Amino acid sequence: MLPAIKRLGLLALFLAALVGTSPAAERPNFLVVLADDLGFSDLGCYGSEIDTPTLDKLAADGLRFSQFYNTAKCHSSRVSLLTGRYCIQAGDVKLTRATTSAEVLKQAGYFTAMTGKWHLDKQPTDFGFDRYFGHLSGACNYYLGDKTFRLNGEPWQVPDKGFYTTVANVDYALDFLKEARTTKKPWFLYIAFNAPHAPLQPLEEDYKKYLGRYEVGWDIIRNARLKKQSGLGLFGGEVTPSPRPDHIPAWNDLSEKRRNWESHRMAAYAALIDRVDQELGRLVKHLRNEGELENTLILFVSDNGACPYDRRHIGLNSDPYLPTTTWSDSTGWAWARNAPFRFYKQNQYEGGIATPGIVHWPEGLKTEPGTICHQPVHLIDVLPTLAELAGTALPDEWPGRELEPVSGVSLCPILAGKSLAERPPIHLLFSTDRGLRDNDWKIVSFRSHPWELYNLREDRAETHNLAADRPEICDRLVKAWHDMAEIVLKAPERYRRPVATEASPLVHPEWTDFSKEPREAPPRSARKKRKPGAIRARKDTKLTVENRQFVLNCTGTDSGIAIDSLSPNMPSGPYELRFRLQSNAEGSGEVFFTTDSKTTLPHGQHVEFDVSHDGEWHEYTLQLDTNEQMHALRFDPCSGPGTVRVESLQLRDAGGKVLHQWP
Ligand SMILES: [Ca+2]
Repeated sequence: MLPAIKRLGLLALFLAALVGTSPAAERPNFLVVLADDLGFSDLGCYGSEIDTPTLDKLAADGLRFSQFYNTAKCHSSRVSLLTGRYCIQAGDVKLTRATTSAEVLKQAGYFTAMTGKWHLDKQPTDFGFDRYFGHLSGACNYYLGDKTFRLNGEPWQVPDKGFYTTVANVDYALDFLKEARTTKKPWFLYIAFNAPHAPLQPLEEDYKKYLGRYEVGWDIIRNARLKKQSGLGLFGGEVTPSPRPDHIPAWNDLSEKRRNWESHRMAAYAALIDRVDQELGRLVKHLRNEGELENTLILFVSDNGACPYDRRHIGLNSDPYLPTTTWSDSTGWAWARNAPFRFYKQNQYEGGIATPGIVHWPEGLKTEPGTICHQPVHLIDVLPTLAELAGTALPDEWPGRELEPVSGVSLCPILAGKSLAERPPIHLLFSTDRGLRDNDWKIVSFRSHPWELYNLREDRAETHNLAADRPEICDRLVKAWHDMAEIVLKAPERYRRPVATEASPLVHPEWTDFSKEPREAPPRSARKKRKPGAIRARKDTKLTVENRQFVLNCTGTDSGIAIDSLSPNMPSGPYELRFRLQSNAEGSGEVFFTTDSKTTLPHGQHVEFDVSHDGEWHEYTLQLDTNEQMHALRFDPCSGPGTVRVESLQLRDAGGKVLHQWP
């Protein structure tokens, strides 16, 4: 019997021959790059006016996908990209039912490294990465970072000056690659940029380059992108774009103040994206100089579509390149940036789940340079592809985990210029947003609104709902969605409740409110200071206190309460959150918390919990794992409408001592 390594090597040669590489070729290096909240049309090679020459060149020399799907949200896309599984299937942020690509490739003899945003449990060095630099949190200040930065497993202090996340991620990537070469191993590098996620904090030089370019407004920019996409042949045929939705006004109907604010916001987005491309340019040049570009498979994707959540309403009285300025997202520009599609981050419409997808690999790709692949693929396909190219099998067992099967399929046939064989339908789910893609057909539900049905071959932008015309297809796909949610994802029942039967407007309270003028940021001294531990209701929740109980009247959006700052004398975690709760609402419960004042809720860490909405009182105890001192806390006991009563809400330390008690 051959030693394991030798067998893997032979398998690699065999597989290399299958995808057309020279049998003598060494195993490829892998560079996986993930952008954060990048819209489908935000790159030049996908229709944008933003300068992205590096990615455009990789696409021109490589392969582009017109139907590459993510999960529409940050952490779930990271789970799927790393594990080949749907998020819930993999054990969500804890990854208890999965292995990561770093673990699989490390076992196969690869040097593994990551830089950037993690956003999952523990840290990358606990999941197979030999080296890691970046932040564990879901978002951070580009200039000041936050307290979750780590370097190779240890806390890392962000320098006071001269720091910028997008640049630092590539600086450390280059360091790790130098080290990888000393090991003589092939390498796997995963760079997860936080750009262009909010806060919109570009570098001054990048921002000034784009000032003035967006005064034409989102109607003209979106139309220009559509025209460019058509010229690129991006979809292989013409696509009827979705029209501007009712919740976004025509640019010319906006006030001058609003137009001024919005055009500056888009300049900030463009600058953030331009910088990602510049830094990738630095990395690609390095690979070329080292002679590694030819046999490095580069994959570029985004974790979700452009983000519409305009949470701050802070206007234009400060420059976005000042570290204390934290502009939020623009719903109007999110619509333009997701051209030609509908909806946004978190929604399972194409605007939420379609990402640019670029593969560059001169030595291995057998497609003509610049080819555009029109087959639907998904982030779950990345791990099976990398494993096949590395000549290693996907493990069936892993110490301490109960592995679920991988749901993705290897994309090696596509890289070899062929087609994928039949694949199971692609399941789509984030919170109450759902969908299923099965060949040409797709069903989609916006936040548990009634199912809609589209034929994507004829109507990629989802403009003609066929649910009423083709009920038999809709019913079949809905059944398939529920079956997969239960059998493949093993999703708890709360995710699988039937959708509403009555249609109502598709709206969200955190989209830009155009009925109001953009406000300027109040001076820091004038901002309302709440006492440590003070509770406030979230925007659409009515809060009263009766008989030492919180009574929360929830509407189904923004359900719950928040505590913006806890006592500065709190001990460090881990913590326990205990409470008694009675509910006739619906949906799952969530707790979010931050460990520094720079991170804003709901960023930071989150814990999800099952709620019994049966009208009875129940006791709950949640573990909040952190070694840091908690700064802010948000408690969402439901995600649907109804009344929730909470009493004896206690934050305790690990020894059971009560640190805070409410009401
Ligand atoms: Ca994201």
